[in-house]
Parts: sequence; structure tokens; C-alpha cells
Amino acid sequence: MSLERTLTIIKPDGVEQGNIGDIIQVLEKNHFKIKAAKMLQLTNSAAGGFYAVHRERSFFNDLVRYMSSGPVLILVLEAENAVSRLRDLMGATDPRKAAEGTIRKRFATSIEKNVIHGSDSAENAKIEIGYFFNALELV
Ligand code: IDP
Ligand code: MG
Repeated sequence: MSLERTLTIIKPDGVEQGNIGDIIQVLEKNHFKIKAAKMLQLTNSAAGGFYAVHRERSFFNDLVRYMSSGPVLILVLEAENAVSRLRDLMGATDPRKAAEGTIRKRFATSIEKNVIHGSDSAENAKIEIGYFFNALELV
């Protein structure tokens, strides 16, 4: 076990649907500590930069449009094994394949509009946290 940080984004659909409170409740009940929080609306270029690893994928342009379509809530979370535990709580990318009780199973409406992002490795978590937050913004 090791104390780890990860980055999560409550995506525009999650904010619009009013799922912020439900999602934070899941995170806090599962012993994630919120170390930083920022609400903003991503520009196209900020969303594209964040998802640059997907730029060759067929869904990239739609993904950028969706992620910049409304405000998002970006959180840095800290917990034991935060990266994998958050991914477990989120559920599969496609909500039809997500396990019962996961955040995406409960709130997502499609493989694109799946309400939440979570870093996929500790290494990427560091990069993603640095993309949105500077050291002074982490408590
Ligand atoms: P993840 O969010 O579960 O890590 P990724 O493969 O990293 O999934 O994809 C990033 C985001 O791109 C997804 O969360 C989803 O919003 C969108 N996405 C992934 N695959 C598809 C697809 O096949 N069609 C449309 N959008 C997709
Ligand atoms: Mg991913």
C-alpha cells in the first residue's frame, strides 16, 4: 500500500446533470482526500492538450468538443492506491460495460458522455496534476 495522488475531472455532463455532490460523496466515503479543486470551462486547446494521447483516435474531435462544452470540476485526490481505486469506482469507459454501483454505471449516458475522468497510472497522474495545478494550489 502506498499513499498516492490522482486527478479526477467531473466532466461537463456530470456537472450539467447535477452529479457533483453524488460523486464527491462516493469519493469521500471511499477515503479519498481532496487536495485541490478547480472549476473551469476548458478551451478547445486546453481540452485537446489534456487528451493529446488520443489525438489520432477517430473520436478525438468529438471528445474535445464535449470536454469544452461546459464547466468541469477538476480535483486532486489522495488515498492509498488512489489511481487504481479511483478507476475501480469509476467503472469501465463504456457505461454499458461498467459494473453495478460504479459512478459511470450510475450516471454516464454513453461511451463518450461518461461523467468522470481518472488518471490511468501514477506517472500520468503527476503529469495531469501538473497540467492544471501549481504547487501553491495543493493543500
Ligand atoms: P477512460 O476515460 O476510461 O480512461 P480513454 O480510453 O482514456 O477512457 O478515453 C478518454 C475519453 O474519451 C473517455 O472517457 C470518453 O469520454 C472518450 N471515449 C473513449 N472511447 C470512445 C469511443 O469509442 N467513442 C467516443 N468517445 C470515446
Ligand atoms: Mg484514459
